[in-house]
Formats: sequence, C-alpha cells, structure tokens
Amino acid sequence: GAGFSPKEFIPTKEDYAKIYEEIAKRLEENEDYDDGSYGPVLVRLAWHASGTYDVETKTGGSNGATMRFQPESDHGANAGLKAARDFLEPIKAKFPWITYSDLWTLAGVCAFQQMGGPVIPWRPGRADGDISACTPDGRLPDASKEQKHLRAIFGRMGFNDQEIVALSGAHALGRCHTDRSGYDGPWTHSPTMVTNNFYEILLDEKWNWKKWGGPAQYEDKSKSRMMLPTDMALVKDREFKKYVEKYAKDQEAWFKDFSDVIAKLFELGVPFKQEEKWTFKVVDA
Ligand code: DDH
Repeated sequence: GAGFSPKEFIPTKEDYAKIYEEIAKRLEENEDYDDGSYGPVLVRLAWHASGTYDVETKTGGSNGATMRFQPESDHGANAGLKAARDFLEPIKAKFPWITYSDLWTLAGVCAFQQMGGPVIPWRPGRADGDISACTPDGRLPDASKEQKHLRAIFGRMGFNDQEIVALSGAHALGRCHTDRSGYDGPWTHSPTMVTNNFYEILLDEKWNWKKWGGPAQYEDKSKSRMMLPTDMALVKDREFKKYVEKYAKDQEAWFKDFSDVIAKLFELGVPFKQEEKWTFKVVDA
C-alpha cells in the first residue's frame, strides 16, 4: 500500500572500506603482473576515466564509466586498460551495488595509497552512463606533443600550471608498453612505489633521444629509464620547471599537492549529493 516500499540498501563508509580492502587484497594476490603490481595500471584507468572532462560542455569525467563501451575503450590512449578493468570485475561481482564509475576511482585511490602514496580523500556518488555518453577521441594528452598541448588539454579540464606538474609526477609509477602506446620502458627504477623520483631524475639525469624504430622518446645514460616528449616539456618550460624543482626538493610538498589535485581530477563533473569526503586506511601486507 501507500508508503510501503522494500528497504533500499544504502551503503555506508564501512561498506566502501570493505571494497577498498578487497582491492588491496587482490593487488597483493597478483604480484606476478608486469613490474610486480596492477597498481600503476589501476591508477591509469582512474585517470583516463576522469581526464576526458570538458569544463565548457560539462561532458566526460569519471561519472559514467563510459570506457566500458566502444568506441571509447578503443581510443588509442586507452590501449591496455582492459587489464585494469578486468582486474576489477571480480570486485564488481562481489559488490554489485557499487557503480563502475565509483569503483574505478576508488581503485585508483586504493592502488596509489597501497603503493606508498599520500592519502586521497574520496566520496561516492558517480552513476554509470550509457554508450551515448562516450566522449570523442582526442581528449587525453598526446605524448608526442609539448607545453602548448599540455596547457590546452589540462586547461580544458580546468587545471593550471602547478596542477599539471603535480599530476605528472604519477609517472614515478608504471611503464610504457610497446604493444599499448608504442613507447617503451619505465620512468623510474621503482615503478611500483610512489616517490618524487620522477622530478629528481627529470632534473638530474642527462636525457638523450633514444635511437630506435619506435616513436620519439628520451632515455637516460644507462638506457634503463625513459621520458616522453610531454614529460620533457615540464623542464623546457620555465613556468612548469619552477614546480618540477619544488617537487624534486620536497616530497612532502608534492604528496600534499598531488593528493589535492588527484582528488579534484577524480571528481570533475560528478553531481555529488554527499558533501563529506572519506579517507580509507592503508591495508598492511
Ligand atoms: Fe601517463 N602515460 N601520461 N599519466 N601514466 C603512460 C602510462 C602511465 C601520458 C602518457 C602516458 C599522466 C599524464 C600523462 C600514468 C598516470 C598518469 C603511458 C604508457 C603513456 C604513453 C602507456 C602504456 O604503454 O602502457 C601523457 C602524454 C601525459 C601528460 O601529457 C601529462 C597523469 C596526469 C597520470 C595520473 O595518474 C595522474 C600511469 C600510472 C602510467 C603507467 C601505466 C602502466 O600500465 O604501467
């Protein structure tokens, strides 16, 4: 009769904490992937889901998780991210009430924290969209370009110079794969640990063009680390370089700024009902 409806399940912070813990556990159980962790590719999934945002049209962003669909899953920039989406399927199956949009960003937060990064505030509220909300190709950065392109792409999301440099330090993590982006190699010698080493080596190492048949990229003297043209733009540009110097000297300053800017990235365009942001505890190995 009137006023009678089945009770809706309203998840609490504790319910989301259980998902965080489950992702952390799954990360530990799958240390045979790549350099020893799915962490970097999970961070990249959350970033590419969010980085399609356009402030003017208010389209794109993490709300919607439209990378589940073609054509967005087939955009060149998203090559290889199926590994991250598939990694999260058993979690989605176990907790079907969480949206993909919330799950992907929460997984980015979890992966980053579990790899030694700063705590990142997060809140739920994203709804999954349908195929019609897929964003056009070309919204994510093109690694072959330089500072003008970086300011255009990240400006479209609403980020300034300092925020661009702070976000770019995520390249302390992970690597390039020839069968995904065409580029090759890791940026740092500790690709599964969050450190400010990306900024340190960008300034301190000598970077030369790699001589090979692949896309133009830089390598260090030992040929064990790489930089993309867009990474190198951060020290070629005087305004960007100020912040590279700051973060190279002061890991804590970068941790603080990164936490702020990645939280902002993951929330672009999301119509939250909940004001409060939550933080989740790192799960010890
Ligand atoms: Fe990135 N990134 N990224 N990136 N990124 C790649 C890998 C990873 C660019 C290009 C590439 C950010 C910014 C930029 C991560 C996080 C973030 C690869 C290699 C390319 C190419 C992909 C592959 O072959 O598998 C460019 C260009 C930019 C830019 O112009 C600024 C940002 C802002 C983030 C972030 O997380 C905030 C991570 C993590 C990886 C490693 C993935 C992996 O599988 O390992």
